[in-house]
Amino acid sequence: MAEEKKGFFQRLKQGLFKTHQGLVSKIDQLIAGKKKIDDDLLAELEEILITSDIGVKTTQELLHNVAVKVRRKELEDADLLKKNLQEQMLHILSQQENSLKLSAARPFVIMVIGVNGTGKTTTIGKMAQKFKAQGKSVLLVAADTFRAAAIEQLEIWGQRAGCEVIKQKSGSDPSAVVFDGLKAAKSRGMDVVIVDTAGRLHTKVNLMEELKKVKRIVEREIPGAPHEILLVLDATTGQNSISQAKMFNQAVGVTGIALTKLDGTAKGGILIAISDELKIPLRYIGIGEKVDDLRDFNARDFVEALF
Ligand SMILES: Nc1nc2c(ncn2[C@@H]2O[C@H](COP(=O)(O)OP(=O)(O)O)[C@@H](O)[C@H]2O)c(=O)[nH]1
Ligand SMILES: [Mg+2]
Repeated sequence: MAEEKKGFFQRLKQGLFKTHQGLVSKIDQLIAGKKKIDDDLLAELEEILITSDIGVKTTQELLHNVAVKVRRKELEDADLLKKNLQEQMLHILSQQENSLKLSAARPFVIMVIGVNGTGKTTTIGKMAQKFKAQGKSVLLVAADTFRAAAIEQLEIWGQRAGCEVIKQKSGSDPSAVVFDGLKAAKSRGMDVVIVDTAGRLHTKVNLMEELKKVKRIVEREIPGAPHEILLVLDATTGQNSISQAKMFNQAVGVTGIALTKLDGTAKGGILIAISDELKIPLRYIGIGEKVDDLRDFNARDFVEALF
């Protein structure tokens, strides 16, 4: 277990290396040999933070807090600046560190939403394997009926995890598939149901209407459900993921976020902006395509791996 944790931390560190270079290495260069924190230094710092996808709003907050400390003479050495930023980032991320816990509800219904290609189906496959490993019975519902390939992809994950996939032929009504899936889950007494959904063009009103309809069916068939509406965001899209989140949240209400593809992107700072701006629980981070590459989000590990 300790070995496994260490392995994941190393991979997280590797995955965040580009973000580390774009953010922490640049801060190191900025403060190297400097003693005083002055306006010039803060202006350069601002640029570094914004270009690492931390976002304008969060950058302003971080710098404001630095400026207040400088004025109060609580932060005088440029050396201490990095430490202060690290602490502030940890604070922001800790606020939303909140892993997904299954309640006593049975079935516990998870609706997974997000733009095409963000990693919904992959994340569902990984989650299914995790729940199975905890001894839960899991049913997957292929409500992304837009492409045949999407259904097949979910079936492959279902086979891997050893759980059944409820599907219909491609092009059928997603709500009808969800209805079937929930009926099967109830009659078989399943512990967890995970619903995959379509994600093409989040700007299209009809996608949001379709998701609302799916949610209504879930609410109607199982009181109290969906217990989780998990939004999958792709770290490589940077600031764009914030607007995606706002749109999905407005349409159906998001209760948790999974941020995928943190491996190999320089845009990892987006997680700080997501945490600060959206105030939605951070459930999982993805750092690769294997099952073990999806982990419960841990703020301290993330910040340590980043710095
Ligand atoms: N590197 C990396 N690739 C990922 C991660 N999560 C998903 N992917 C890949 O992203 C691509 C799209 O994933 P998919 O699950 O099909 O997205 P969907 O359209 O939202 O269902 C696939 O090639 C996945 O293997 C991750 O954390 N890291
Ligand atoms: Mg998919």
